[in-house]
Amino acid sequence: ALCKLVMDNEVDVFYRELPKVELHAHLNGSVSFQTIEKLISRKPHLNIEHGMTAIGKGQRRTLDECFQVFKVIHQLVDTEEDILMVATDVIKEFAADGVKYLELRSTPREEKNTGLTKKRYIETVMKAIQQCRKEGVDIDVRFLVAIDRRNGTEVAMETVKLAEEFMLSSDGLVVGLDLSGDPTVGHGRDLLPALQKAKNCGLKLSLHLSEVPSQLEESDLLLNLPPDRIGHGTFLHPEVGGSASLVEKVVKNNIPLELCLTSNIKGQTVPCYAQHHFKYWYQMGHPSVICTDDKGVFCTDLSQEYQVAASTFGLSREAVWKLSQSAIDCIFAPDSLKQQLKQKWMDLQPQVF
Ligand code: 6MZ
Repeated sequence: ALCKLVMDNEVDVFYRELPKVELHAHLNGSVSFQTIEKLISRKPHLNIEHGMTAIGKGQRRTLDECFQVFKVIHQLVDTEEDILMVATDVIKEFAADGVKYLELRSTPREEKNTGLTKKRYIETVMKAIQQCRKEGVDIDVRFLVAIDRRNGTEVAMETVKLAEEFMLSSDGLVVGLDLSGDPTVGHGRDLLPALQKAKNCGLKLSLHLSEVPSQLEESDLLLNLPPDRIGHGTFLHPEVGGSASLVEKVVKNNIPLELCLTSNIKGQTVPCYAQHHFKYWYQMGHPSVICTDDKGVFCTDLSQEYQVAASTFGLSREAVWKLSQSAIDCIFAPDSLKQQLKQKWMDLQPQVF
């Protein structure tokens, strides 16, 4: 009974219309079915089918298999035109789902075959953000440059340099750095100098921490930075093998958690919705932000994630509203934008729930 499966495809209009903040979205994991179809038709010779790029309803994979899926998507997204299309589509889809503020993250890639460089990669995402803004799409977008932990110390340091350049030249669009990638590969210890440098130059840090068990030592080390937000943090608390001292560091520094329910269920790091660590942190009153992670790969969207959280944990509509509103305090963009978003939420708030 503890693991009753909750997953309706029907999303109530309340959740669709709820203004939302999305803080944990990997660009290439967020590519929709429709966009994948367009990419496949651009590259028929790759023989990629849509089933290879998404994990459908009721399906589960190991986390390792999830990372295979990203490799397939990367094959489909390897030119400037692809990135422009993917980023534009993803931004518009989030906007259509009622997301008013989005922090996208992506790992800049160099593709020798197509001449794509890491710099051009980021510039192209910036272009997509600016185009959407020009078209009047109702969403504010910021960008986090991602470090794939697989690539080690040197690449991490280069990525930080690139992120710093863009932070200074992108009109405030690049606000921070993300550490992500297969959690079973590499060690945070080797990336510490790069992360410290990023922090020193004013980039905000969102780090994937304890997405799998047995990362206690790494999490402890990285929490000393401390990061500005935590991705997942699935195994931080003592009930799942974490520790009181890890929790204490998170609480003492008031570090918000980005929580992605369906991602964790489909990647099998959490056995079922009812046992998701959202419960632990939310009950404690700790800043917890509902996010999608990879809406394309995991076949979800932010409205659905809010609805699943509400139905699993018995949240009232008022509580759900407060939850989405309190995410504004966790964004990396400056206070002036926070105030604008808070005003937007006040204007949209229903008289009665
Ligand atoms: C860790 C993840 C992830 O950067 O090419 N990524 N890293 N845990 C996860 N949980 C499922 N989901 C996605 O988007 C794809 C990349 O995002 C990271 C991985 O590094 C993946 O290759 P970009 O836009």
